[in-house]
Formats: sequence, C-alpha cells, structure tokens
Amino acid sequence: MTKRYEELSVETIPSRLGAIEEITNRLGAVTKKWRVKEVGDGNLNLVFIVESPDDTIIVKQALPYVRLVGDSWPLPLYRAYYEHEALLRQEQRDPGSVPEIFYFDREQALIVMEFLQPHVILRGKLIAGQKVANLSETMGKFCARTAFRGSELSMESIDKKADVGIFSGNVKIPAITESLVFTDPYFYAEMNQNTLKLDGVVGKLRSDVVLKARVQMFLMKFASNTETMLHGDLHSGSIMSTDDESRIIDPEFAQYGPMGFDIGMLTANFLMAYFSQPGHRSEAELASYQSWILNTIVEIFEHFNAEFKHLWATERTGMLYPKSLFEDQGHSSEDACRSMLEHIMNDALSFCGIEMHRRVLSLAHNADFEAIEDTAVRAPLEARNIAMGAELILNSEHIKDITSLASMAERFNEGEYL
Ligand code: SR1
Ligand code: MG
Repeated sequence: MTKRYEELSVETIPSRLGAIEEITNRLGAVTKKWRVKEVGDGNLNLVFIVESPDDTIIVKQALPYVRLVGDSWPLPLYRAYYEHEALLRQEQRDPGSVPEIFYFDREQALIVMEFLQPHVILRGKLIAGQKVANLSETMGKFCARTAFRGSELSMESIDKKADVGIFSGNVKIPAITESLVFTDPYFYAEMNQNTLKLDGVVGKLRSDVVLKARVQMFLMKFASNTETMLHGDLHSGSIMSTDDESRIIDPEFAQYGPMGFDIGMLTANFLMAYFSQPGHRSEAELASYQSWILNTIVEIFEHFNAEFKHLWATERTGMLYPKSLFEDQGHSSEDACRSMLEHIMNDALSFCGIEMHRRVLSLAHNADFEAIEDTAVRAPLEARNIAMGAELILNSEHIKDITSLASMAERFNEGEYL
C-alpha cells in the first residue's frame, strides 16, 4: 500500500491489497482471481466485497468527506481509527457480537473484516416484514454488556479515564450527531427536509420551547457525560441479521456518553419500523408483524435489565458502587441497581424520542418511511412517529416500565396527528 491516503476503487483493490499477507492468507495471492464489488449504501464510507475462490472479505474505507452530501462537507479520516478501536472493545466486552477484523491501516483509513453471510441489513428485513429469532436477546445483552463493561462500574478508573481521553479525539463525528440529531430537527436548518404534508406538525413542534429545552438538556448529557463507551449510531442499519442471528457493525460514531443512548437510539429505530408498517404490509399481516416489533422492544429491555443485574452482581469491580460500601457492610445494593436501571431507561426513552424526530425532519432519513413513495400514506405515519417522539421527550420519567412504552406506541398508532 502507498503511504499517503488514496481512495480505493474496484479497479485498484487487487493491486493495492494484493501484497498484504493478512489478506492474501484468506483470498490467495492470485489477484486476477479476485472479484470486487462496491456495495456501500451508507452515508459516509466505501465498502467493498472482495471474493476469491478461497474466501470473501469486506474492505471498508473512510472517505475524506460525507458521501451522502459530497466533498463540500469534509470529514476526517481518523474516524476509521476510532471505529477499529471500538470494534476491539466491543469484541472484548461482548464476544462474537461484531465482525472479526483481519487487517487495519490507519493511514489508508481502512478496515478489512469478516464478510457476514447470509446476513443482511436488519432495516431491510423490517421493511420486508421478516422476523429475526434471538434478536432481542442479542441486542439487549450487547447494550448491557458494552454499557456495563465500558463504565467505571467495571473498569479501573485510570483505564476508563485514559480511554475517554483516546475517544475524545473523535470530535467531528459526535459533532454530526450533536447537530443533525439534537439541534437541526428543532429549527429550519439548511439541510433539513421533511414530507411536505408535515409542515403544520413540524411548525408546532419547532415552536414548543419546553420541548426544545428538554432536548438541549439531553444534548448536554450526550456531549458531557462519559458513563460508558457507546456504539454511537445503533440503528437497524448498523445490525446485520440472518433469520436467527445478528451482529453489530459500524461503530465509527463511538464516543463516551450516557448508558441510555445506544438502547434509546435502537428503540427509536424499532418504533419507526413499527409506525411505518402500514406503508409496507397488507392488512392481513400488519397487526401480527407490528406486535412482533413491539414485543422485540419489550424483550430487548428485559434482556438488558437481566444482563445488567447479572453483571452488577458478578462483575462490579470498578470504583462505582463498590462492594466495600454495600455488601461488605451487610447492605444490599439491589435497590441502587434498580434505580440505575430506571435512570438508564429514562434517558433512553428521551434519546429515543429525539432520534424519532431526527430521522424524519433532519438530514439522513431512514428507509422505513422514505421507501413509502405515496406521501399521502407516509405523512400520517410520520406524524404519529413525531407525536410519540414529543411525548417521550416531554414525559419519559412517567413511563415506569417498558410494557407501558409498548401500550403508548399502540395508542399513537391509532391516532390522527396531521
Ligand atoms: C452525515 S452523516 C448522517 C448520518 O449517517 C450516519 O449513519 C449517522 O446516523 C449520521 O447521523
Ligand atoms: Mg453507519
């Protein structure tokens, strides 16, 4: 590989990667037998599938600009370094949850990793009405394990603080979330877009000063609170699934932040899948698939809580809530754990409401709604999503258990908000 960064292409991959041992060990050194396809459909990066008679790998390279917008929006290549660092930590904290890494080149912003097959992006499955067995368990445990094991409940304080220092270099990436997720949806920002029929609903939302202040409070938490290392962009496009197995990809938005952030973003993306279903399903299949989605959300929180409690009991080795202060004094710490889980759910539901707004009002919409071409169908569904998002932002602390969230979604799914 050349030293200076150069964008890869389908044509140059064989010559540029053909002398790297970690790659030829898998694909073989006869590069003329390699077949290369560019498959990146995300907002930021190049992604290639490279196939040989021996094996298939994924080559992911960061671009120095936002792919979705073009080179008018430069974006640092260093995000590939943080993605690689995050993948290493996620594998350690939840083994088997992320793709295996074969090779990393910091200069070229390049990660070579396992080709997941027959996995496909979960969002596509949710739009197609396909169920994924074990999804809630995988995601609930992933969120709990990464939240707990990346925090000072588990880590040595000195290591955790050093890690916060490392990830604080990923500045431009959280800045995207800080503006696109937390700020732009709530005023007429330049890159915003929304379905035209929503203009009335959007105007009302943007004039709600109490709501805007609540969102800013959560932005402060997101930007300033370093509870744990987050995936940072945990939506259904960052999960690849078969019928019964799921893996988590793309942690380039990794940063330290509040424990409720990842599970909140994930919940939002399931809720958007839920509200968008009438645009994708026939009446006959609609109710049962929607209730599978809601049940998945409920079970994710149940698995999260159970795993978090298990880790609390068995791996609480950090400076927070030490056994010396509780169990060693003959004092149970179970109430403290319960209260922390309430705090995490409360944060999660607020982040959830904010993400529900962002994906229909700001830049980078999701296909759940966008794939519904008829705006007369799409707009009322998006309006339900916006209305529930607002309720979550304003009143998350009144939702005491996750089944109430599911009932709330059912209520909003019946409503007219246009
Ligand atoms: C300009 S980047 C837009 C979005 O793409 C990523 O997947 C993140 O969700 C980000 O907010
Ligand atoms: Mg991504």
